[in-house]
Amino acid sequence: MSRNLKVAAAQLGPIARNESRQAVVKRLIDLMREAADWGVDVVVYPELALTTFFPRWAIEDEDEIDSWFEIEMPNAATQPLFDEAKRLGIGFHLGYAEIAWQDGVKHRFNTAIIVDKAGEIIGKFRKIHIPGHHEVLDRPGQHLEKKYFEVGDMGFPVYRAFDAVCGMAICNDRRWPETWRVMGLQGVEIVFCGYNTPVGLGDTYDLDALTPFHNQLSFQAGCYQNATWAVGVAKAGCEEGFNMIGQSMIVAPSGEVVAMCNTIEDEVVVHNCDLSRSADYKRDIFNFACHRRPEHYGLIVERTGAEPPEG
Ligand code: ING
Repeated sequence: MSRNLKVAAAQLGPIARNESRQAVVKRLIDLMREAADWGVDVVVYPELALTTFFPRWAIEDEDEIDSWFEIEMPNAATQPLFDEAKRLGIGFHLGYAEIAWQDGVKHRFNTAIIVDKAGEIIGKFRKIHIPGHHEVLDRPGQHLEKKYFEVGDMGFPVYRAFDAVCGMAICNDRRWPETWRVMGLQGVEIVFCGYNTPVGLGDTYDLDALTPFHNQLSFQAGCYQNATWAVGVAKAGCEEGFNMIGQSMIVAPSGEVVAMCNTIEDEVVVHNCDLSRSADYKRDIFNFACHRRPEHYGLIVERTGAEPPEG
């Protein structure tokens, strides 16, 4: 019996450094209303969907750094989005920079939430694979996420929402098989993953020219090998002089890309995901209980990454 979840990937074009939260939230609401015309159940927004990708700059002033973060969610700027979603009866996924106080200590995370159709936050995830550098490199573009975000402290949880087992990943997380497998072992049926993926930062040619391919490869492999749907959503375009890929996409448990944006601007693509296709793959080729044999995989040595593997 098919169980459907109609999803929208709500891609964002560039967000200017001086663009207010209110102006961005209006764009998010416009995208949600467009998705509502298609009768969707859930709208998926990008990573850091409320601001420009500020980790491209080295910012030293603590107050200025904090100005890119949300201290509470929802807050005055985002409440209109929560209200509109509730009015439309639509759930959503939102990525943003989070300040969390734990035992009197301030922590900064790259965070995403799932909000149900009643406007309630029913799940949170904090990015675990933080790419880039702590310090400025001698190159035209920077990627200083390690300077601004701590490693997420929530693992890769899955949540029951929209009558589905939902998980989240954020950007670089999608490149690591552990991300997908940890959720796969929990029976995930659909993964929401926002990203801000720059090109032309002065990395090697390989990285730049193959970045769109590696983006698709990460989603298609993760979905197929864990029998799950995924909605990958970009902040795209030339943002403050730096190019970021689009390619927001919806990927089936078969690994097929069933929908993809073809602009680098605000754009909505929609697909009616038959969740029973996830069950089909979990019952057959990726029946972990029947075919997966971790006890036979041999000694797994967790490398610190400090030394290259022998040979
Ligand atoms: N961005 C990038 C990503 O993982 C990156 C970092 C870019 C890695 C290009 C490799 C190549 O998509 C974020 N925000 O993680």
